[in-house]
Amino acid sequence: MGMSVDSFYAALKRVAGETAQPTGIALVDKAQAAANAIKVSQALDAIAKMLDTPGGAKGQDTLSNLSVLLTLSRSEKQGFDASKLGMSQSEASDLALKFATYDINDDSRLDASEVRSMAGQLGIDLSPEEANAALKAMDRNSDGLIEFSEWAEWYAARKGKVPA
Ligand SMILES: [Ca+2]
Ligand SMILES: [Ca+2]
Repeated sequence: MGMSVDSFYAALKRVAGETAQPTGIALVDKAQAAANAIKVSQALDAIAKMLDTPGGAKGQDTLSNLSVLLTLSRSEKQGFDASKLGMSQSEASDLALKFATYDINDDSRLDASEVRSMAGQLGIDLSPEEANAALKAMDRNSDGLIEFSEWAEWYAARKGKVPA
């Protein structure tokens, strides 16, 4: 899909180059924006699908269990409540394990580079700008970082369990 979007864009660019009209350039800008939007939405779909799949990306070793406990207890102190999102405790733990897996620098937040690397591991290569756009979709308080509770809320909203 990424390939076909890119080649579609390349084809449009050639056409616009031949006409050299302002409308042609506007068409390319539009196509570029559409390509970005498609990739961002593909990445969000891939992330949601990964969250739908039970079992962590990492093994259930002691260290990752510890990350899960830390992530959950930090979030609960900030008011996170799995039951309010229609999630069981084990679903929340699975989500926390995945969060910890992609939180590369262990600061309990996902930044745009971590979102980019997560999407990449799920087979969607995003530009830094696209990763930022994907992050914005999940960053509910707009501080540029995804906290675990925001990730869980985004996921629950996608599943229709809480209002978006
Ligand atoms: Ca992080
Ligand atoms: Ca945030």
